[in-house]
Amino acid sequence: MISLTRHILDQQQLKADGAADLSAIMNGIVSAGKKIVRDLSAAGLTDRLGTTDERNVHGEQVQRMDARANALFVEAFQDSTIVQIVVSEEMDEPFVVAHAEGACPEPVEGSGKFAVFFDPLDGSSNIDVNGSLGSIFSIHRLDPAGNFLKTGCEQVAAGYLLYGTATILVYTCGEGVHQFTLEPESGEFFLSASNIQIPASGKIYSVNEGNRYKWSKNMVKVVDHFQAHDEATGRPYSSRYTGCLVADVHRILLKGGLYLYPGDVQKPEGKLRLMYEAAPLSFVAEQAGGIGSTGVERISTIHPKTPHQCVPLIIGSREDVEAAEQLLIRE
Ligand code: AFP
Repeated sequence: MISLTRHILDQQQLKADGAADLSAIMNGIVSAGKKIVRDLSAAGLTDRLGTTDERNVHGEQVQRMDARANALFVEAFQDSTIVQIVVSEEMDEPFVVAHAEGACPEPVEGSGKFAVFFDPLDGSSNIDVNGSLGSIFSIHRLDPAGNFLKTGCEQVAAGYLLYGTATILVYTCGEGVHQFTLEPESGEFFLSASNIQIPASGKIYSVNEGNRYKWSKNMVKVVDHFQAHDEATGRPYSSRYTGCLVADVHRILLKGGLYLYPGDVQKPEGKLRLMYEAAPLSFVAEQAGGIGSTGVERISTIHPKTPHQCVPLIIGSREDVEAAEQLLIRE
């Protein structure tokens, strides 16, 4: 049984680059994740279901468990000496850790510190119906100028927790994708799958088809393509969509296929957020041999302009994402 801590300390790539630092950050993530599991399982018995009166920076109604999960992630890093910036879907402004060496609000000075980006509770519409939920994280090293808005290629590590029938953690630090399962008795995460590879193509497509009336003509053609009957290429694909990005992408990671959240005519940039949804999941997908794309551009090379910016996302098996890209650029 290989624990998460042991695994991180063994990653060759990190030896020169602060395996101990990454291990400390992952401990914070794991500690928040375990408290989220505990609170989710008792949410129906406590006062944690339903919405707050708040709306987040994306204009979405904040659920009580969204606010709670966010508070748990901030709590995990508020006394950190190595994490200087915490960015979350649920906070309009980045949280600057006061204790971090060299911390100051803006511009951020100092190097050797980290920024962590979170979607603290992904798939919030599943909270009240006992569906799958997740948390997504992305870890960046601040550069000497203190810049924390960097491309996905520069992530030190990224991954997610999935709160499903089991609680799992999937992460990459650039040396493959590894999955850990929470062992309930000990409260420890142990390795349950290493070097996960996405099949080159799959049999599943995952998209919110209720948005079809808003899609571009070519996007409609993409979904029509995967629904069309063609025995040679194993189509039609099956449709699967939980409304929790982590759960849907995890299924694609293991089984192959593609997940799509495109832009639409009114909102070309789509709904999903670059820094704490698309970029970390694309890092995982690429490390597993898959692709994360906007449809015309690799997610990992996008230069972010703001912490909360949105991007279209097509992610999954290499051949399936490439087929979608080809259809999207057709005249
Ligand atoms: P949050 O719960 O973090 O707001 O995320 C929800 C989400 O971004 C992602 O988990 C889903 O894939 C997607 O939204 C579902 O959105 P639709 O309800 O528009 O399909």
